[in-house]
Amino acid sequence: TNRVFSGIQPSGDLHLGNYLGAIRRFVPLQDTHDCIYCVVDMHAITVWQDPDDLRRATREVAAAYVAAGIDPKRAIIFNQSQVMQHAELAWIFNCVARIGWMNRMTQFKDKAGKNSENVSLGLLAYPSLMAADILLYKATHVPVGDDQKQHLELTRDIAAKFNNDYAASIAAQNVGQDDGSFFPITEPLIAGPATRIMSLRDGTKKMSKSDPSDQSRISLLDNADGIAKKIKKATTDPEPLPETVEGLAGRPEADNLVGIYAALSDQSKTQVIAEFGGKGWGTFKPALADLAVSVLGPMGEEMRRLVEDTTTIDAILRDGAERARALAEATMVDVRSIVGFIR
Ligand code: AQP
Repeated sequence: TNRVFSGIQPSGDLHLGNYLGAIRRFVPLQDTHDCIYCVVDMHAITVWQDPDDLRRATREVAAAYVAAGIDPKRAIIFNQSQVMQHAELAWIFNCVARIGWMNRMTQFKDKAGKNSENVSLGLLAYPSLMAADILLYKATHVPVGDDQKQHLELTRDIAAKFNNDYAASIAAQNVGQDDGSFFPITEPLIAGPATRIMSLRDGTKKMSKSDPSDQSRISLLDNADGIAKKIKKATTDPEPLPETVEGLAGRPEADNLVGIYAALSDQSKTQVIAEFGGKGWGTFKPALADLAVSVLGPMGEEMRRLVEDTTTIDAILRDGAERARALAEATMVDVRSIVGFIR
């Protein structure tokens, strides 16, 4: 079976990077895979979250999933903390993974900065919980942005070490696959023109929820006017667009805007350059603004409506959690006996 798992943290304003790198790509996978899309609230609290903000942001991510076209009847949409098996498996993985593996994670180093003695222990263990999210459902494919690549490699390392450390017990309990493994080695799905959307102010920095400048990102809740203004004010070099896609090399801002256009219109960057090569920003930026407004405008409107309808959103999360829990518990029954826990 082919199963997809991915998650988004309810840690602030969802932005175009989250949409193009993740949410937009979740939608077509519903046709080919069993899909589980999580709102990872337990990951979010690895840094401080005001409880009311966390509740609002959790509903906002769920609303974005639905507004983007994920069908909560077909896919499973839920928030992580409703399924306690995530925490249970994460603990076991904390005992499989090595501290050195966690210390090498660039996201930890970036987020901890010079202050690494004084951040939460959860921030260091973050990838171990992420491995639990994925492997609890024995997911085979994980669609994410490029920034998550290193964490997915760690998920593979944890699965392999668990399979290896417990090989004898997996065989004794007769719960392995044909090759003797228990957990699958997950494939990341990182592809297309928008695996890493950059800040609109600085083409060398990732577009991010935590950037203090609101002008650096397009929020999925921005209205049409706001979206168009941010694109028109985006930092660029003064040169016109290159005649070939190779000409985007060394021009991070141009490369970023062309990539955004390509992803929003389901084209390659080559196709976008075929249309706009040699044209100036005065032509390209308004075209990009129109395109972005036509895609994000209706979605933002639907998100705003859904976020207010907490009864509907909470029912979707509760129903999804129930379905997720049944799958998760089936895995944990085996894991507990593999590890040697008596029930
Ligand atoms: N700039 C981006 N370009 C492409 N994909 C991106 N993603 C995030 N930023 C970009 C993808 O969105 C999914 C959800 O991310 P997350 O919420 O789990 O965490 P994150 O990567 O830490 O998101 P942010 O916005 O960058 O938040 P902060 O500022 O808190 O670090 C993932 O699939 C991610 O790859």
